[in-house]
Amino acid sequence: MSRVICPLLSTRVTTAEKAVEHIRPGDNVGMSGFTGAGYPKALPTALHDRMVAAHARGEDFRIGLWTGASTAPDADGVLAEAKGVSSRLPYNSDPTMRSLINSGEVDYVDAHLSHSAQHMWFGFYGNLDVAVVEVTAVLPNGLLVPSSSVGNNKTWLDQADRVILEVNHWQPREFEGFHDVYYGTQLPPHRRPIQLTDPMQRIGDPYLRVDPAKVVAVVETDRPDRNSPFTPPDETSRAIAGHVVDFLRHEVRAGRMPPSLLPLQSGVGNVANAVLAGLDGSEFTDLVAFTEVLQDGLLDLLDSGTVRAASATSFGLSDVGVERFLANISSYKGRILLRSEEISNHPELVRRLGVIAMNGMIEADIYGNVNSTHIAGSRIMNGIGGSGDFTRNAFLNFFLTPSTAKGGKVSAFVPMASHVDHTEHDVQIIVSEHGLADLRGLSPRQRAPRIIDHCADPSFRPALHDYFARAQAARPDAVHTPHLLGEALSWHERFLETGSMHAG
Ligand code: 0RQ
Repeated sequence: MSRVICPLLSTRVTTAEKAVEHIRPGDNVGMSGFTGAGYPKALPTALHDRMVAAHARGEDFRIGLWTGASTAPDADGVLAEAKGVSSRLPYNSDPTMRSLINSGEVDYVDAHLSHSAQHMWFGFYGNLDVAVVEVTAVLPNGLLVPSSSVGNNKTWLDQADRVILEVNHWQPREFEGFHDVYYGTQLPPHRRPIQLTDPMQRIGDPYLRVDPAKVVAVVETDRPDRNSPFTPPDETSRAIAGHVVDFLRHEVRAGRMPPSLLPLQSGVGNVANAVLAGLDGSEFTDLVAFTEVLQDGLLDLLDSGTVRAASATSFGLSDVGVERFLANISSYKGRILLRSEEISNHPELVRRLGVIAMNGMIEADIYGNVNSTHIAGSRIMNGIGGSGDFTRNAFLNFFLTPSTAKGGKVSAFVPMASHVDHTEHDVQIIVSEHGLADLRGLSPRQRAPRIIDHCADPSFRPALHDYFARAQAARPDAVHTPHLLGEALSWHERFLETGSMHAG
């Protein structure tokens, strides 16, 4: 049975092949999708085919691709494969797209996720020609039931000249009521406070709105989200999780937060998932999440009652997680809210609620500057995502990493970070499997030994201490943040040349 029960919009139902004719070379296209959830499943492949055919005729057919965050192989992946993307924002984790970005074929605007919608409203990104948005259903009055992510959908639907809807029957119809889409945003100088004082407060509507006159096509699909599996926590991530949970206990004992903690944000990936698993076995209960992505670890916590409720913008569940969610979907209603990403990640709200932010990183330097995005300064991995939105405005922030990468050859702790996403002013707690460095209230010279001794791998500690000592001795009038500039990035050069940061 069709899920397009709006009489007007049901007249626009068509095939993906027909719908895609509304996308033209050079268009900016705003697609739904956030961490493999809620992205369009049919249009990208149909677009891929048109692009490949155009390229075979010697014509250029590329688009600017805007999304909520990462999507999936059947969205980012197929468009990258067709060499059909000229620019991309605000986040990507697809390997094919990544290599085109790193080879200079795609211009990538790696933006804070809370900024991407407002930068569009301000006109910083240019005109949005087409929105391609997956929804769960179109109601008789034309309102849209969102799907497994909200991301930037409200903005794309509002701002695009033309709209193509994908109505995905795979998404549970029971999603109606799981969303809170805020329509109160004003532009400066007319901004007013966002009246959200509790993570689970509703401040918007359960539906997305669209001007039916802009809807040029509606395509019905029945295809699953990407849902990559999580690997069970290994020894390293369990050790990292253990340090985090112990530290939270310490903060409660010190009277800096209540026994039910403060709202939790947790990044994507296996380490973040392991930290959530670590909380599950602990004494903490009645927690709440104000986060970006709801992954399997958080679902476990909701099931066990450790977390009572969660606000996010997307479901990043594995296949097993989806099955579990669907089997008990009614039990989550009222305990899970999905919001637009400009609200889930809003600096005003993160600061007001006092969020505890926990994110992964690539490397940190001995003074606590953190690189989340670049390998050896130049090659992008994914992007800053929401890590900056949460870190800078959090009550307490953690950066979590194994102490080494590439089988122990690369140190996650280096003399100078080869790229900085989070400055020493923002970074509070760094954690590796070896321990935790609490940097709050410390000067750069106090931070260095703490990071080296608590977090760095023992095989790299002597070289880091040696660098720090020589840097302090080299220029007695410049020891606030001591550096040997000619040597500071030599560890990265060695890695690029030899595959290892170890000397000799
Ligand atoms: O590469 O797979 O080719 O071996 O980087 O590293 O250890 O698998 O870690 O999956 O947790 O990702 C920072 C990338 C960590 C992630 C980052 C190589 C390593 C591997 C991945 P291979 P791991 P994770 C909310 C928050 C920014 C966005 C964010 C991230 C690959 O956490 O993208 O926080 N963060 N968003 O080998 C060379 C090093 C390295 C290194 C790791 N020092 N040197 N290579 N790698 N460290 C979510 C959203 O915003 C959507």
